[in-house]
Amino acid sequence: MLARIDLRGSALPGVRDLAGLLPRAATDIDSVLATVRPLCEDVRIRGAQAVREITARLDGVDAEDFTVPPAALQAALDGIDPAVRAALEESIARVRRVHADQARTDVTTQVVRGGTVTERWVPVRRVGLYVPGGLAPLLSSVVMNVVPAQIAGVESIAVASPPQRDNGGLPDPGVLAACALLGVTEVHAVGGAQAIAVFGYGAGSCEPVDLVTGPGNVYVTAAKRLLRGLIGIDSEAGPTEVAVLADDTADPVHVAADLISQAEHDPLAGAVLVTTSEALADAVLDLVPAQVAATKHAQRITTALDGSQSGIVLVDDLDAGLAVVDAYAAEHLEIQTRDAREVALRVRNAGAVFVGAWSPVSLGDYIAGSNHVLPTGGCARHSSGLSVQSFLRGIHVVEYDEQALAEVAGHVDALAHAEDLPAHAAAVRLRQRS
Ligand code: HSO
Ligand code: ZN
Repeated sequence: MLARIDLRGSALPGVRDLAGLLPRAATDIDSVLATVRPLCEDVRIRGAQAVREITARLDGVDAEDFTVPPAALQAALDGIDPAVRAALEESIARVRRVHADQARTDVTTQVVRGGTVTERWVPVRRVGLYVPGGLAPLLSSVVMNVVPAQIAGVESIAVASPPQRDNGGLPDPGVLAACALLGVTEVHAVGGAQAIAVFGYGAGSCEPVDLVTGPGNVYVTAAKRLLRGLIGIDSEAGPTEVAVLADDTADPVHVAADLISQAEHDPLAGAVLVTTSEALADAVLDLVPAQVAATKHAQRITTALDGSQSGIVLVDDLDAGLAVVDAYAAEHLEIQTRDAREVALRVRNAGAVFVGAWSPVSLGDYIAGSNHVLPTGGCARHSSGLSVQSFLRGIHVVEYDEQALAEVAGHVDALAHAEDLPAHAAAVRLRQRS
């Protein structure tokens, strides 16, 4: 349970070696591409009939039409537990507040007199949002995908989620209710790689989309990799992970609970404690077994915590701890130290940072207002979580008048000839009055 990695007592290795020492799941997308490619091809060529057969084979659901009727969305909303509805409404309101502040406005730069460049922020026309079923139906993920797309101004939103045999072949009722609450009217009961193929190529009543977002299992991710280019994708999501940077002020009960909470997602989930305190490490190790035993999904949590993707890293001081968490670049990073807010400001790499004792990852998963679709697998070194920006493109609109063009004609000429592209130069030269 939670292997120990002791980095105390000597200088830390450089970033590359350090990253190699840290626990992390290795997900091999390439190895499932061979399974996923023919499946996507089948959907491309045979459309809805292929989807029907694949869904019958893989999900055990045979339905003539995979599109969820509007009445089923309303029925799910009518049937939802009022406490869940109230929680969803509060979550939607908070996520809207945070994401409304991400809205972009067009900016015009007057480069010279008579010459402007405007950056126009234009929403993607149609997006497909994937909501996994799998081990847990993530109704909260509906909120995290739909809200930023709506705020960006996306005009056409489709959701796909796996059919559930125990819900008459429809997606999870909570997922449907969340869609209804958000005003999403197009939902498809399709899961896995075939859902991404439906989004990419179009099938049945689902028109092709321009962009697909949302996490999924390794098959979903492989399909996203395969269709990338034809469609845009947000990221290739891997198993979820949490890192906790803690000192001797952290409460071991909280730390253990937070590691366990993310491990609950997946036997491959990663939970990593980075600490300056051996006493904290010992206390967490002592507490974990009982906390795990007391929770419903003890089996998969144990697998995740025992796995080589999880562990406790001991460091000499906070600077070393920060170097370790930066090298790891966690999807979620908790800071449970003295002066946590200042420490958090020194973090370079993380999908999202949770500061202090009262901001556990579970808060962000559901209702802080932040987005929970975040970069995994170290991608936080170069990528951000889902946001309004994910659904926008910045288009440069260039407008120079005759005089402004004339002023730089010589420079265009020089650069074009330096690149041996004289026709580029001519396109400007022939506009000049002699
Ligand atoms: N922790 C997950 C999101 C989630 N948790 C949804 C519960 N429901 C990935 O950020
Ligand atoms: Zn979670």
